[in-house]
Amino acid sequence: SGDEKLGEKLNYTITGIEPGAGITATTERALEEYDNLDGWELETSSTAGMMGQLDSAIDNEEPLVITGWTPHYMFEQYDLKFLEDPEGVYGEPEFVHTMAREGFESDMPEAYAIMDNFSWEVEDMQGIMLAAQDMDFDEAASNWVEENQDMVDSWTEGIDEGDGQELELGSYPWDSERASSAVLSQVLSDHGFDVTVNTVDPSILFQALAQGEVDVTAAPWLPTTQGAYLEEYGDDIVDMGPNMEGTVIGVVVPEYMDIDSIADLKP
Ligand code: PBE
Repeated sequence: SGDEKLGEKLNYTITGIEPGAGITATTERALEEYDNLDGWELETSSTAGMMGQLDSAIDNEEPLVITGWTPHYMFEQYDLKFLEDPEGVYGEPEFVHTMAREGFESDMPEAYAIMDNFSWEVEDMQGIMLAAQDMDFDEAASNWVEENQDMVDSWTEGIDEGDGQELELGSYPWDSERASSAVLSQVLSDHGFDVTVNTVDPSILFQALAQGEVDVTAAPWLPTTQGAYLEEYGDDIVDMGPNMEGTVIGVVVPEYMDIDSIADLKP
């Protein structure tokens, strides 16, 4: 299926985001795995830059191929679809994991216990991401905490309050992790910890966890998106398991485009 001139119209370009994102590395791998993507390239920029291009493509009903993921408000704002991925490069729906530095559990058992209890749903994260279109993440998170006090209580119930111990929470520069970090930062602060959110690229975050410079994080998407870093640093990091399930990364296009699969992008 598809339009023979599509590649030409798109300048054989997939429009991507920041070079340090896992979805960027995964898309570079897709460019290698799919023979039909010979001659295509991934243009990296920023999430905001990509979203700007998506907005004008949709305004003009022009074709555009982007790297996309969910949860993200792009799927609320526009009619989009993930392209099928017959080679399975982008993997199955993923999990977001909580991870700590070695020694965090024995140094700060109460904070560790709260982080270990932390678990929520895609809808929770997405609600905060949407609300944060009109307010800052701290305000959106604090409203969410107020409305979901039972869930928050289930994370902190029976755990002793901290007495002002400092805690470095590692995060990513994407809205999904701005949402989770804003919630965790508030919950941990309310429970007596002095939280600093450290927002860095995935490669830096894994390195900082392995070196003990960051205490804990709820950011990594696994097994695909940040899988390479877990392989590299996993021996020096405590993987506390999933805090959320159902995230997806892939190649995304507007609904009106007449293609369904990455294999439909012709050289
Ligand atoms: N993301 C959002 C990140 C992780 C969270 C999908 C843009 C990535 O590393 O690709």
